Amino acid sequence: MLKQSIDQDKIMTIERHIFDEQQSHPEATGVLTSLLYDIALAGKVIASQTSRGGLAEILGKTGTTNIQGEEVMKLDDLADRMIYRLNDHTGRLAVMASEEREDILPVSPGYPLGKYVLLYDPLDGSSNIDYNVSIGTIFAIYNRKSEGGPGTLEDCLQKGRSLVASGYLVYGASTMLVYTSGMGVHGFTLDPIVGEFLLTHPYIRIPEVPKYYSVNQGYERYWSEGISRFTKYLQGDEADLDGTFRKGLSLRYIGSMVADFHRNLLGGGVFYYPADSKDPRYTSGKLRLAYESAPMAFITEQAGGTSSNGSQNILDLQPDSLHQRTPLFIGNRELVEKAEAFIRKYDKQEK
Ligand code: AHM
Ligand code: MG
Repeated sequence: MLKQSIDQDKIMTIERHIFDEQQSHPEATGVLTSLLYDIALAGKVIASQTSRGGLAEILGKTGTTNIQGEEVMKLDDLADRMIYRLNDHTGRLAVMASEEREDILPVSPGYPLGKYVLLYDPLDGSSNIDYNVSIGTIFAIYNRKSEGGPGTLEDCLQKGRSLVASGYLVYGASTMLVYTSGMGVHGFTLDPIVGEFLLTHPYIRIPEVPKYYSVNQGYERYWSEGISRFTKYLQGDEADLDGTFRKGLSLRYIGSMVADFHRNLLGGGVFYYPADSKDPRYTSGKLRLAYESAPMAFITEQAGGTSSNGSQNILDLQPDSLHQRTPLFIGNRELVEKAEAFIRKYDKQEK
């Protein structure tokens, strides 16, 4: 039998970790600590629903009824409502926005307003839900910009550079929460027995030597010349712009950005979802700037990597609308910069 021993003095719960980080900000009021803890709680509930999968009838489609005649909720709908419900009354938020909803989400009537803004993608990788493949939740926290009253659309449309904190939960073989508040990137694993996130990955740094490239290669026919050549370069089949070849990387692509990102953060590599220049659906890429790209970009930068839309740092992009899409290249700095160089050289005339 596996003998498990836990050194009590070394256990770091997520609550304690966030609280300790807060101590280095003498002006901090504790609101951010509580907000991050609210998100961790939502993550636990979503994780428990996710792990029950088909057992709980939650893989059904919205609009169908269960045996009690109650409406069955799709898992992404359930995750969306759960995050809203756990945050709509706390007095910590001025406004929220969800990838699942068209407009901004005001806090519930009758509850106090707070100083933060929360944007979230409740269940990223939702095309994988029915197949028991890893999925995740992404969140982004900003300070409100407006001076009082209910938060506004403008509060939600901020550059990634203004992020106060961001993170994600990945519901995989185990559930993990990874976050940054600008003091490094820290990962916690949910202990399913205790029901608490415990620090397992302090100060995550992207390994200097990359292992993986991650892209949906099935769409290659839609790519520009720059993206095609960059991909061949990653495979070791195309010369760098200085004529040298690199050792080919392994391809890994799950189709859940959170899971793909998480693997590359720990293993080293580059994830990209480029503009599909010949597919009219995704001429600006598929991923959302505010809900997916910017929060992951903040984590990446804090872990020593970088991100780009092909020419500009993701964190410097000003969103014009809530659901704006952007091409995304994210991971090891050397590889993201190489993508930009290939695009500059081969796609210039297409811009
Ligand atoms: P979603 O938010 O509707 O789940 O879409 C985003 C997901 C990402 O997790 C993933 O990187 C991408 O879509 C996969 O798209 P594709 O199937 O086109 O490769
Ligand atoms: Mg998504």
